[in-house]
Amino acid sequence: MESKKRDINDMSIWDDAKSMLAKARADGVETAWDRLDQQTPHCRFCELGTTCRNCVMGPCRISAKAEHGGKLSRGVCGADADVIVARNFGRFIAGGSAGHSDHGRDVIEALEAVVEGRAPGYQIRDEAKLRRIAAELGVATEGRDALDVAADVVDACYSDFGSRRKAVNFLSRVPAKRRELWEKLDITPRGVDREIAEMMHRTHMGCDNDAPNTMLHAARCALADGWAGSMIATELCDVLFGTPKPKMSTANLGVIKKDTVNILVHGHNPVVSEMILDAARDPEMIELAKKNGATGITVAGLCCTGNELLMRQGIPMAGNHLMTELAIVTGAVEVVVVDYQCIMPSLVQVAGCYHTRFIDTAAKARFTGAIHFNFHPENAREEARKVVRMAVDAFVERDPKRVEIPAEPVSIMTGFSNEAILEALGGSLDPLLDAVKAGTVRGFVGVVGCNNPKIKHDSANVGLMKALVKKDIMVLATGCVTTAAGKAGLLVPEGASMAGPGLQSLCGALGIPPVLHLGSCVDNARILQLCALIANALGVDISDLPVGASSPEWYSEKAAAIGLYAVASGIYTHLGLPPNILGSEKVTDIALNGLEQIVGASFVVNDDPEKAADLLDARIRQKRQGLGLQP
Ligand code: BF8
Ligand code: SF4
Repeated sequence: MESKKRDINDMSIWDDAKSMLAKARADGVETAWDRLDQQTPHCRFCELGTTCRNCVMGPCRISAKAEHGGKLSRGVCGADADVIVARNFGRFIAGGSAGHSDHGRDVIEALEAVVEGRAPGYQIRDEAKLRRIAAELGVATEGRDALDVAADVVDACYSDFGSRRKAVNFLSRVPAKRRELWEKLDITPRGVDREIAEMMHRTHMGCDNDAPNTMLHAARCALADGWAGSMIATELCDVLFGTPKPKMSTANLGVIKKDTVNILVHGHNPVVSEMILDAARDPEMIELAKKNGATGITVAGLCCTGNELLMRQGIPMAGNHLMTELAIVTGAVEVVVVDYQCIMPSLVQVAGCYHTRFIDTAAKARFTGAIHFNFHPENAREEARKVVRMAVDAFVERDPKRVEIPAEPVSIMTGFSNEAILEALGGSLDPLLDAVKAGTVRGFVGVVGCNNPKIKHDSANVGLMKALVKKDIMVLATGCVTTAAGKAGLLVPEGASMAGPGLQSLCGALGIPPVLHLGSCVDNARILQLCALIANALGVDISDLPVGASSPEWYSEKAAAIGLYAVASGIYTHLGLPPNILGSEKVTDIALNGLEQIVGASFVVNDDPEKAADLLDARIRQKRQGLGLQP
């Protein structure tokens, strides 16, 4: 069997990953790549999106191909490939929208607990932002106490989840032309839970049996995610934990230290991990760590929880999605503490191969074999201390012979909230708009999302970002892509040496990197807001801007929801691999072409990062010309 294993050099572009892949093999640890090989070839019907399990007259599968005698063209109920593919895609989008948005709801609940005095350890760290948001939501602020204002903000945000509104609150941020278009198409997002529930309803057998109609509702559902669920998560986290400001940190597996107690925080919602960090910084805990022979306690990040704490607190970043198993393989991790989303269940088994404790913290995301701490705002401070204590105690069980830290950390710059970007520009967007008009910066692309073992780890993420900055296109990065950018040297001002002359000069003048780290995946809401601000400043629609989006190595339902809300907001969006829709020509054509006519932007799929950069560049050229600018 060993001979069938892939060449490690084809699995990742990073030395730290390759060293740990070799160690994983030596230690007998199975990784996502191994399991992908076991799963390949995948079921063709599922890949094409032409299986349906929505009722027990089925399951059904569709194939008009000769090998099935041309007989499998409709399911038992009569649904054809178009209907089935659109329904599956709609549910996929609903899943992603639910993930981001339920995370947003949990942040509202945390703020509510603060308002009600039930959340020791939490506080309102950015009152000015709270008051700004309140004003946008129509909440009175004049002469009112911050907690009173927060109480009304909590109510307004909760109301975005229900079904009593005609539109979600932050629709006020959307350019007028875009709002009119959504109204005309009847896809204005009304309420997060409403759109998700309606997607599930429509895809029940015997409901929405018209693929284009289902696709339109998928867009509405995704818009509720982008302009409400995710946006609320981002904005209220800034209120609770502080709005990010530029700061320096470090990244790669080298941030895991040989001589410290190491705690990795993983998942998405910083409500838990902020408390873990707080407890780990407690002098009493550090003293205990020293008693056990460590020099201190390191809290390092994985995935989006890592990004949240990196953006606000500057914690080092151990790795992105495909590094999560490999981080444990260092043998130097005492505790992995997770909240929810994108946490491979395999981490429990990998942790079990070492002395690592795997701790889950959310009632809605339990892992068989994990140690469970039932975190909620009321007890988080106390529970966090127990978790850190457990890590300190585990340190004595670490086997130094099994420890290998494969790299020296690299420097990164982070913390580019929109507020921070405006501040770097001297308080107004004008210098940036002038740079765009002059062609110093030709446009912006949000490069976002994941890793997927089907693609050589981070090759497309890094390849695309490098190709874009070379063309004087500034990259705004979120999610797992950011760690790739950091490891590639693109998140420091010196990284501008990889950019074209225009972007290089702007970065030099402002002291910023060519790729700006805007946060976690819910923080794509920051990119939406920035696009809206620019469009409003120019008096145009978002679809008129020289901007694009890309998720070169995406894998998740959430990434698909992000892609769809970007497109429905007017942003041309590249994907490195297609969603499971190719079994319907109609649905595929809508995604790649039809949406352009409907919402002014579409998807494009290409697995070659250089070609993707050319496609995004061509789009930016076209949009610059549309605005009367030099291409
Ligand atoms: O929400 S980038 S692998 S961790 S889905 Fe997941 Fe993708 Fe990472 Fe964050 Ni986003
Ligand atoms: Fe088959 Fe129709 Fe039931 Fe789907 S809903 S499983 S296509 S009968």
